[in-house]
Amino acid sequence: MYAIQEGETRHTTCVFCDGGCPLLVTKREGEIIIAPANPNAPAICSKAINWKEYCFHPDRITTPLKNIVTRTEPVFEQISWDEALDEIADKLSALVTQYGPETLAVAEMTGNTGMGGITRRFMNHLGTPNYFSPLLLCVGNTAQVHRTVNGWYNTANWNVADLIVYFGQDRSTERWPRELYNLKAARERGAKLIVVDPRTTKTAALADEHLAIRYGTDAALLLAWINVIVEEDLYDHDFVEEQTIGFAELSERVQQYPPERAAEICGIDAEAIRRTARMYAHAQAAIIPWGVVGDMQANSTSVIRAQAILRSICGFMGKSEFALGPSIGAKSNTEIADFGALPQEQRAKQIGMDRYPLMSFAGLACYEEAYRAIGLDIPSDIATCSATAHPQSVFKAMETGEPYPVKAFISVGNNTIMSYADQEQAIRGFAACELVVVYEHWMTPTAQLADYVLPGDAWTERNTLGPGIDIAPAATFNQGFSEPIGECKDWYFVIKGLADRMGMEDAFPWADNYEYFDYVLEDAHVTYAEAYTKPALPKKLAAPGKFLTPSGKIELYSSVLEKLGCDPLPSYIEHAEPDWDQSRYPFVIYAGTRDDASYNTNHHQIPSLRTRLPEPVVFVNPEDAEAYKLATGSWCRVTTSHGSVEMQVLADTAQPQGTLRIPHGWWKPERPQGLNNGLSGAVLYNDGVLFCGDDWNLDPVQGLPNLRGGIHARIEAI
Ligand SMILES: Nc1nc2c(c(=O)[nH]1)N[C@H]1C(S)=C(S)[C@@H](COP(=O)(O)OP(=O)(O)OC[C@H]3O[C@@H](n4cnc5c(=O)[nH]c(N)nc54)[C@H](O)[C@@H]3O)O[C@H]1N2
Ligand SMILES: Nc1nc2c(c(=O)[nH]1)N[C@H]1C(S)=C(S)[C@@H](COP(=O)(O)OP(=O)(O)OC[C@H]3O[C@@H](n4cnc5c(=O)[nH]c(N)nc54)[C@H](O)[C@@H]3O)O[C@H]1N2
Ligand code: SF4
Ligand SMILES: [Mo]
Repeated sequence: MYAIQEGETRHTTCVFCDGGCPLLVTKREGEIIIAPANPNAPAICSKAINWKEYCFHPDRITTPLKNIVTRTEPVFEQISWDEALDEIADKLSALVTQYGPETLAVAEMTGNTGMGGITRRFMNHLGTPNYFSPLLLCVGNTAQVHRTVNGWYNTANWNVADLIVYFGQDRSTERWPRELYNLKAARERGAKLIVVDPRTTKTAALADEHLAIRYGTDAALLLAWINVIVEEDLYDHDFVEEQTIGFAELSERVQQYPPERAAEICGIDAEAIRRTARMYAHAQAAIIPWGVVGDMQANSTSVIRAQAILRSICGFMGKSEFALGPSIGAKSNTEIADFGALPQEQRAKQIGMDRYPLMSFAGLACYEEAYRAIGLDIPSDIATCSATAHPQSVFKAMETGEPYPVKAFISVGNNTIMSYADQEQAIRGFAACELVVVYEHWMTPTAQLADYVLPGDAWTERNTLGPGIDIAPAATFNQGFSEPIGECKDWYFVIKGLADRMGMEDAFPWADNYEYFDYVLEDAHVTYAEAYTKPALPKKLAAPGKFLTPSGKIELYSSVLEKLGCDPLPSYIEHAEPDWDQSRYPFVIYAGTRDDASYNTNHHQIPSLRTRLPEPVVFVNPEDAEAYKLATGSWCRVTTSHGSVEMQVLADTAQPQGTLRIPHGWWKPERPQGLNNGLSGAVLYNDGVLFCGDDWNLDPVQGLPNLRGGIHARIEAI
């Protein structure tokens, strides 16, 4: 039913990564051709071009699998869907009876399943609050923090921008090409570019101003920019007066960050800080597009808040930057999730809420009144991270039983153990669980720790109604064009199968995803069959122009953070590594710069991609490489006080001296599986091994780990 017919054209969105390139698919003379939907911005990359190698790969999981031996040395056997769902439902029900529903935790990447809201719906009806998503490290964190300032996630309008400020983003035809085209178009129109990045990347080399900042010090730079803008009276007085609260407190706070102090912290010339602050304030329509660097720093809440504050005090909100607020029409993921079904006493059990309330149910509750005032019952779960458990604390609970036993874990389109800090702890947590279910394409390191692995369909093999997060003010449709291989199924099939078997059939009355899509579209008064041939169905903004904060204004001084016992203003805190011995760990790590030929932990098994980058590579400054006798192509070990990884050396002039660049997400699918065999190399190569989840390496407000840099390391040949 999904196979495209000769002469037909379908629209879809690639989700091999989260770049979201819109595509048109046609079949001509028996060949399926995928092409960018917009010929003027031909965004597509080799991951999508090689889709057949991915979808028809012999290693793809095509039937449900059950581990019939041990967690450490698993042996997987094929079972039927009915057997798998029956057994999972039975085991989960028994654990819920023994420990309470909160014993189930779930990690999910909705972008990878094309479906948002239904997993939360299942959890809310079951009674567990322990959900989290890797999006916490990518946009989800930003969304919660933006909300403290302007009530919603902030979006930049590239079409009007005359100045772009990038914090680390390095775009290319292989890494988020869609944004590369936005950048090119803006540059051709004459827009200026400031790049804040320790490395001289290709994007940095294009910039009008490149600030080669010291790792993890972006908050200090931003506070100094605000200092200059306030001191030199460059802010938008009318906007600040009419639309914001807390300017006096903010002005006082930034007194602590004169450019000279930031210059010392950031390793940037004070005059360059002044010059770039003026450039920003004098622009007509500046944008600071979202970038992931701010989401994964030890001062991330302050970085994200300070960026939002800058946009506001310079009057760019409503001009080149927008906080659109929730939209109505087709049901949002928040409505689908049916949060009202989860009793207050179960919400109160959310793991990590006591220490990190902003992203938990306690944070969400702070917006209830603002939402009621616009006629909505429940504040939006903007990016699937507004009411979440704290990942590191969940792993700890799985391992130790504290604060209570978490004995069941479901991982949905997410390579969970490799996607946070302290991979070892996550592994120990998984090993201690009584039930682990993984919904996947491959036998990933996470899947290797499962009791049941369930085969998921791919974006090429399914029709979806999205988006999986509530940021966008439109319902979006994507069409499959190839039949699901083997017995691969969509996520609704799995959730419905479990709900039916666990007495929750009333919450999932729709027989299949199409009946369910009709329910989602009910309020838009169309059926899925009527609507899906268009790429998107616009929704209506629930409260255009309103800021859904408790005060109804942009909160430069956050009443929500104050209420939650956190610092209401941004700051820069030096997160010193305990007991750092410079003679043992002389280097500083920068992690995460993305590889062209993979997406996070995925795609390492695709032949055309893997031949381009067969091994994990650490970038070393050429002088350091010479001093340490590390030839390009040789193997080395990089060790932090937390763990060590093996990589191939690449001497790279863009890498600042005294620093090492570590990639994210390496494992080798061809290596032996199972914990006793090192989980196909995950324990040897992944960045999550090097970064700890201890307090000093976490943002104090959100409790999210620094995974970008600042940790000290040594390097030695092996
Ligand atoms: N091919 C490919 N494309 C991808 C991905 C992939 O895995 N493969 N991943 C996608 C995803 S999920 C994301 S989130 C994006 C991420 O892509 P980007 O937004 O580009 O982010 P990063 O890759 O984290 O880092 C980019 C730059 O941040 C710099 N940096 C490191 N530490 C700091 C710091 O403390 N401050 C500042 N200002 N800069 C710093 C690094 O030197 C690097 O040049 O890429 C997406 N695109
Ligand atoms: N240590 C560390 N952790 C990080 C980061 C980092 O730099 N370092 N980066 C963070 C960032 S920016 C992001 S965006 C997240 C990304 O987090 P994820 O989205 O979880 O990233 P992936 O590593 O691609 O893992 C996704 C898994 O889902 C599977 N999958 C893909 N598509 C489908 C599908 O259609 N159906 C099913 N059933 N499965 C599918 C893939 O096979 C893959 O194993 O990770 C975050 N975590
Ligand atoms: S950048 Fe490549 S993998 Fe990512 S969405 Fe676009 S085509 Fe797909
Ligand atoms: Mo990301």
